[in-house]
Amino acid sequence: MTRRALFALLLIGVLSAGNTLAAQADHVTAAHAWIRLLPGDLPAAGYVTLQNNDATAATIAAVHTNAYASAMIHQSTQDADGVSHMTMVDHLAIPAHAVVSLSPSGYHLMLEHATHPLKPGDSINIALSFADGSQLLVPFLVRPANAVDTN
Ligand SMILES: [Cu+2]
Repeated sequence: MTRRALFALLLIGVLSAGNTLAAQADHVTAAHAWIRLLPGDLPAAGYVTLQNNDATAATIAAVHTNAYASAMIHQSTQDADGVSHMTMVDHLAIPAHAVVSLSPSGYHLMLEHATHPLKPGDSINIALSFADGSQLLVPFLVRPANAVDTN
């Protein structure tokens, strides 16, 4: 067998292994990713629209960014008195062939303690880690405190 034939066989092996081990992150696309920057050391909120193109649910188990010391998934809810609360969410599932929006009234990323100064117009990368260990790296546009959701 020639070296070239051997290489072709190896390549086919690698490609088919990739297919059978398709990761959750490979099936999820992100759009409209941005963060709202607040003054001082106030936490920033991250918003993004996530679409799962697979027949199986994808679950985000953790978020991480070098731009903030702490990154979490939060959910905003309102109680009967109209008082709003934020609770931490351990796992965020994106059902099969569904879209989940992180938006100012619902889920958001809570980003605390910037590791370096940020300004509107900057872009930061946030890694979404899925339950199977795969990762989706999403660039988020930094927008000012008064920015409105354009989704
Ligand atoms: Cu929050």
